[in-house]
Amino acid sequence: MSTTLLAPFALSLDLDSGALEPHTTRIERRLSSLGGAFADDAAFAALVAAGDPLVYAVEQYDVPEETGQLICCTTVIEPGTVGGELYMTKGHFHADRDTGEVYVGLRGRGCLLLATEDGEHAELPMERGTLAYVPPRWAHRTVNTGDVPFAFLAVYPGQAGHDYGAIESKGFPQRVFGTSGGPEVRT
Ligand code: S6P
Ligand code: ZN
Repeated sequence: MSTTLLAPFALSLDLDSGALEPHTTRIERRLSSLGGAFADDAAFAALVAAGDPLVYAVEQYDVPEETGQLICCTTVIEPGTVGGELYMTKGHFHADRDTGEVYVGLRGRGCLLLATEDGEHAELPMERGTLAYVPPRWAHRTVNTGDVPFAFLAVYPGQAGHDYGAIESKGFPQRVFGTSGGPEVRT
């Protein structure tokens, strides 16, 4: 099967906020969609009951999910904590494990958590101007470690797909908490 011939396009990426215009998809993840991700179930339930805050949003201009295409999207994670644990994304492996990804930090501060199926792990601090490489076979999750929204651009192969199940059942080996001394990664 040959790759779809698309018309070239240019988008407006706001380098200060992460807003992508136009976008064809916007996914908003509220806290209730992150069940099981945070360690403190009671704090999680209380925050969901108190208004179910927005944790992060992803904006994307869709292209076909096929080999040869590159998907470009931005993620903006709000600042906040659940029982002291900093707001984060669900986290995933790519369904096609043989695909990597590039992240570019735009605004705020974050931490990119990475883990392999064998339990290896890595943590990469990110800020505006950081280019982080997610190699194939590494699950990845981002955490907002600052006081303002943390925004980054992601570019990844069209055929990658997302496998959330492994993370939903096993989690990551690391958790990141906000402390008076700053963000603390605990393993
Ligand atoms: C996609 C890429 C990002 C995430 C986004 C939200 O491969 O890694 O665009 O989808 O940061 O995270 P998650 O874990 O909810 O998909
Ligand atoms: Zn990914």
